[in-house]
Amino acid sequence: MKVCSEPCKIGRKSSARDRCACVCESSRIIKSNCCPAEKGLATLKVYNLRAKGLYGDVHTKTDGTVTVTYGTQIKRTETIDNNDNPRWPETFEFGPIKIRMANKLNFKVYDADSSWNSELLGKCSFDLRSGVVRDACVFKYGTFFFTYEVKCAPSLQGPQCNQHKSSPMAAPLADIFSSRNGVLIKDIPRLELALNNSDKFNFKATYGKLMML
Ligand SMILES: [Ca+2]
Ligand SMILES: [Ca+2]
Repeated sequence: MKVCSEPCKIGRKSSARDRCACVCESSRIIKSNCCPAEKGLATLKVYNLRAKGLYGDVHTKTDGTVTVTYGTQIKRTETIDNNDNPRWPETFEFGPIKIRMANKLNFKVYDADSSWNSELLGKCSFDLRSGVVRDACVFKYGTFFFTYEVKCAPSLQGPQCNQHKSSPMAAPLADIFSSRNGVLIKDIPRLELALNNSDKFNFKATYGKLMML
């Protein structure tokens, strides 16, 4: 069986003709050439929502519910009845989003009442940054905790996912090639050696072409 030199940085190995060829499917955040459609693209997941010491009702405990908003998307948890220290089980997937400074991640915690209207217990908002972020907001009564994860689209990086990531050559290639497109004449013997070991690195297709030049 052929051993591929390295895993795909973007996409997956599923080419029917060559098991080591990386292919990617276009989506809202990836174009068919595997480049991200635009800067700032990421996915957002919000989870581990909980609160301590809420005070919503006078005679019974709080009936807590949370809304989570980013951009035009709004998500709402179930109501946890009669509990001043609720843990909401939901994980909210916001899917592809575009990080903009104008957009903030907003949380609003309500006490549900028997009628349809709910009383706002507290709210807070945050600028998103990439990675897993755990934070909290302190309300007049109680504290609200949350976790979110922002993953930059492939080949984007930085806190706002607005920097392009370089894709360095694989180490065994970088050792031989002076540039992405060239090979030094003095390194031809090493190249031949690499070719002979091509089972290990699957160099043959790339090098074969060069050797014919
Ligand atoms: Ca209650
Ligand atoms: Ca209530």
